[in-house]
Amino acid sequence: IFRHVMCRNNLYPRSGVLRYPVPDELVYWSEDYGEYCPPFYTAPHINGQVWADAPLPSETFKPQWNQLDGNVNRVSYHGAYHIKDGLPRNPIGRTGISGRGLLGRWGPNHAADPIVTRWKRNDSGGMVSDSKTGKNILQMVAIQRQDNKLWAIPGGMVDPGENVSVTLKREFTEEALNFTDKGLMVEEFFKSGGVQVYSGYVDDFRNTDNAWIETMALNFHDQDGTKVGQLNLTAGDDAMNVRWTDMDGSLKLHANHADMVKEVAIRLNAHW
Ligand code: RP5
Ligand code: MG
Ligand code: MG
Repeated sequence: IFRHVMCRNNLYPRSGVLRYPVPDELVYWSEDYGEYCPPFYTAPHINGQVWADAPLPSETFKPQWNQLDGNVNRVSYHGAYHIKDGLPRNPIGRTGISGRGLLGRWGPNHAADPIVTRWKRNDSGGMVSDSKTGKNILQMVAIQRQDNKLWAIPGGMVDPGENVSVTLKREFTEEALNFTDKGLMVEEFFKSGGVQVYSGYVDDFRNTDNAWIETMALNFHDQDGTKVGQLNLTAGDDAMNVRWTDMDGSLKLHANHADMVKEVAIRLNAHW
C-alpha cells in the first residue's frame, strides 16, 4: 500500500492551516511518532450543509462506522478502519491535520471517476500510434479543476443513496458537457457498461487524519469513436477547462488519477 503524498507537508487548501510535518517514514500509524500533534481543522462553511455530517463529539449524532448508515455509505474499500477517541482514522496513515477540513463526511467520502476514452485518430480516421512504443494512443476526457488548477478525471462525490453508475454519468455531464443533455447517445454510452479499473483511496489534497476520499473509477471506452468521442466538450460546474488529452506515461494529473488512467492503457494495450 502506498504512502500518500498530496495530503502531507503543505498548507491545507482554502485555509491558513499548515499541516504538521509527516516524513515518509512516519506516515503509517504503526510507526512511532511520539511528538505528532496535528492541528484540528474543519472548514466553517461545511457546518449545516445537507451533504455534511454534524460535528463530533455529539450527544445526538452517532455515526454507524464501517457500515451502511441509513443512506450514507461509511464502508471503506480498505476494510474496517479504526476509531480512535471517537473519530475514524485514515487507513493510509498520518496527514498532519485532524478534523474534516473541506470534506463533508467523517471517515470515507465516496467519489466516482469516469475515465472516458477514444483512440487518437488522424484526419482520415486512422489510428495514431506512438513512434517509440508502436502502440496506438488513447485519449481521455480530462477537466481542469478550479480548486488546484490541475487536470483530472471529471469525477465527483456520490450522493447519499445514489448508485455509483448514476454519479458517473451525472458528473461527466456536469463537468465535461456543462449540464447539456446530449440526448440518448450519452445515456446509452454510459449504460453500455464501464469497466472498473480502480476502487480505493484517493491521494487527494483535502484528506485529513479523520476524513478521506475513496473512489471507484470506471473506464467507458468509445472503440470506434462514433459516440461520445464525437462530442464537443464544454467545461461546467467546478471545471474551468475540458479537453481530449493524449494518454502517456508523462501525464500529470490531480491526486493519484494518473495511476488509475494507466490501468486503462494497460487493459486496452495502448501506448503509455
Ligand atoms: C477526487 O476528487 C476524486 O477522485 C474525484 O475525482 C473528486 C471528487 O471531488 P470533487 O470533484 O467533487 O471536488 O480526488
Ligand atoms: Mg462535480
Ligand atoms: Mg468534480
